[in-house]
Amino acid sequence: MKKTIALLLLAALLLTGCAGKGTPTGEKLIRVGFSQVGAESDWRMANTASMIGALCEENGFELLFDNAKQRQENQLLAIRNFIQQDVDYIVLAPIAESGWEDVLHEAAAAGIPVILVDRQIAAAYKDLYVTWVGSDFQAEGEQILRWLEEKLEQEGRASEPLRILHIQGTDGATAQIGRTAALNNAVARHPNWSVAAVLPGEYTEAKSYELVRDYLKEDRDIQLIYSENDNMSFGAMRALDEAGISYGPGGDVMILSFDAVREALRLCLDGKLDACAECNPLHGPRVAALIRQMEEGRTPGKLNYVLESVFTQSDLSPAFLEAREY
Ligand code: GZL
Repeated sequence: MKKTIALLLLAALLLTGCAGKGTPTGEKLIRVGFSQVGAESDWRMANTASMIGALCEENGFELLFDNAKQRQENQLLAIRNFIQQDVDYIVLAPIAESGWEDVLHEAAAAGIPVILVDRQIAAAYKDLYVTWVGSDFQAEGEQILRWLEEKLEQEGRASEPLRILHIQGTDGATAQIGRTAALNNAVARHPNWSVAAVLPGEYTEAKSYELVRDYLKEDRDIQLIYSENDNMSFGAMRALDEAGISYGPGGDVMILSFDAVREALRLCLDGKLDACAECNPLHGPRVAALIRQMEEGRTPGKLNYVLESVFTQSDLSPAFLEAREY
């Protein structure tokens, strides 16, 4: 994993022009405090590499980076520290949608604009940040579930019972809320679909492995795993291997996964995952551009969605994987 991070960081630095060149024309650096959720997944590592790569000195930024280790209290501490240090901008990747009102009021009182990246915060706080960039998580779920519905229809399996093991991301995270809503709406559309269990995998491989391993000891009658990120899919696959249950196209259990990091796409190409919903983590250049807009006195749009796809085996090739940035 450490090697992956280093390679990701190097790639981000090279791709964003931040590889050892001097500061342009000696301009004053824009000081940015970035509170990151943690390092819980390959997606998060790629997101961090992209942010660090874009918000670097060569691009005119001084970045104060904090890894909250998946604890909201650490994010609150980091934001208060950024306020103390009187940064020019605060960038927040909020671990969950609630709990931000007090600290964002403090940032507003200090006159420091807040930019959100990735997940969102509750709509009630919409006046406490300037702009957000990230994914439409419910649309990701709707896209991959539409693919599943078409697949089952084509295979004449549309009316067969479908018991679903739902491995959920961090409770209250926008990604969890959206992806879960898409599944629940799909289950409501199909009387022959049911959610056998919801496992709180917290977006980590280790937690997902433990939960799925223990669940399969009680119930093996599962036809689909709906996993809200790739790392939880990896953990589930380990548990399925140990239980002697096959998965992927033609296997006992279908797996739908979110993020579409390179390792997941490789497994999809190898026929181990049925579909991967893309969740693009490369927000660094997007956040840098939003800050530049604000530096020029322009107010960006409130919500900036990135466009994303669903990948299946027929979309993939070794060259396609090689060309992916993450
Ligand atoms: C989604 C992001 C989620 C990813 C996980 O944008 O918030 O958090 O899907 C990550 O991999 O941990």
